[in-house]
Amino acid sequence: MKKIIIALVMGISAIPCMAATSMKFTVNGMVCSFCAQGIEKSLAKMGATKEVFVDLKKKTVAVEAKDGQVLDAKAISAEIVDAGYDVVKIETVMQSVAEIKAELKGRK
Ligand SMILES: [Cu+2]
Repeated sequence: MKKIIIALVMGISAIPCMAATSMKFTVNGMVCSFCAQGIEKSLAKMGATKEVFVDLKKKTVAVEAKDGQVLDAKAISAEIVDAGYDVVKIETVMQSVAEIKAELKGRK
């Protein structure tokens, strides 16, 4: 008799998800919530953008990339500069915008 072996493939939850990639821009010149909203809107329109977050106090603009997509630091900087602000620092981080938000909140 043939033996039928049924291999159960367990739900493998240990497969690492692709880490979120974001860019953090340090921006001078943002003074009120209208500045923040304007930047959020213009960066949200860009193709590779999944999420945008602006922290006025920390002078930080964080942009998260859609899965598998690459953010264009130059294009994002150009949007911010065109809107009248200064980009003084650009960092790429392996964090989601939610994680960056949490980090900025914790750091006072
Ligand atoms: Cu403003």
